Amino acid sequence: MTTETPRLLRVLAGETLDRPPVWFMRQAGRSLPEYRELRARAKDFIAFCFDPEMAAEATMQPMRRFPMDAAIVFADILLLPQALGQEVWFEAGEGPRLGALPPIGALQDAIEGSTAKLASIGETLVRVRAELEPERALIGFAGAPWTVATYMLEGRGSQREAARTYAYEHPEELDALLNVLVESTARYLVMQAKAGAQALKLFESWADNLAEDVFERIVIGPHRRIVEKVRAAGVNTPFIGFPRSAGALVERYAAEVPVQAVALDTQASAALGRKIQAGGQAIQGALDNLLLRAGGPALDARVDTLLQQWSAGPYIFNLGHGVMPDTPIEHIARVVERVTGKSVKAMAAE
Ligand code: 1CP
Repeated sequence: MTTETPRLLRVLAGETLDRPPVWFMRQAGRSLPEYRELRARAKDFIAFCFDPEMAAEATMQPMRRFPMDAAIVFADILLLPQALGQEVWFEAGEGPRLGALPPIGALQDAIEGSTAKLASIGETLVRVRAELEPERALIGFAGAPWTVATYMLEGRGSQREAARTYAYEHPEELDALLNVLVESTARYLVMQAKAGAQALKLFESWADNLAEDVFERIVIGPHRRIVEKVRAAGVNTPFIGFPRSAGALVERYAAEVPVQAVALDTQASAALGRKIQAGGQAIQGALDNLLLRAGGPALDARVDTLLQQWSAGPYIFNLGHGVMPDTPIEHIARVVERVTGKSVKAMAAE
């Protein structure tokens, strides 16, 4: 590959670079004043996500402010249940709420039309790709089936106890729901790749507290099937899998899911990351988002440690979870400068 190829894509192809590419989960969002201003102009959060002009603007905001190596399309994992016919809305200051779970037959019937209902996300990707410099990559994403199912089953963000109980008490019903999500997610990601997404990330944000056999059935299996379906559609876009808080099961995930990179959470050990790299996959992560917010000498020291422990293999610098809304912008700038060697002030002056 030439040096014009975005750093993120070189790492996803297995290269080790002189410095890792950097981007942050939730780099767009409430930590930026320009985001809060844009958000205030939207009717509600869902309408914001479905408006390509506004969503493209939100995607680009952090790219103008910081020398990030990748943009992630501004959308949400809960747009898919909405496209499958389950009502979704956001309570101000509280978070997502979902209406009653439609019957499985209705969800199965809705798969066919779901991608068309998400067409505006494709439009956002087209707009961003046209605006973004060629050396910066554009990431598309979806929630992974289990994580999305927890919201569909519980109707809101939760500790997932009801969803996990459902997995034991109604295994066939859960598998049917996961199958609907596997199929609709694969189609959604194919659409995103065709619209300009150069990497695809699966967010399994709630992979914690699962027994090994359950993890195999509801995380590893669905992730594998999504990647296989996307490949069967002729799409070779690299995948980043994020089995957050899966602890000791992350190694098994890496070995069994054919993703090009495994995103690691805050608790990932240096040895785990190196083992995954040695196995031929890239890794991403894993700065504590609370340390990013706290700042100070401990932040600098941890950034240096992460760079030192993982830069000898394919590595994407990122957080272990998304940027907290009240994170000082100077802390984000400082970390990105430390990783890239580029000055954020000079960028603002361009
Ligand atoms: O008021 C607002 O502005 C809403 C806050 C917000 C934002 C900025 C939500 C509601 N979603 C988003 C955007 C978003 N969501 C992105 C955009 C791109 C970027 O990262 O910059 C992405 C990738 C997501 C994905 C997402 N949504 C996840 C997976 C990643 C993660 O953080 O674990 C999850 C779990 C959601 C659900 C969701 N959407 C919004 C909230 C507050 C939540 C979490 C609710 C909960 O805690 O259960």
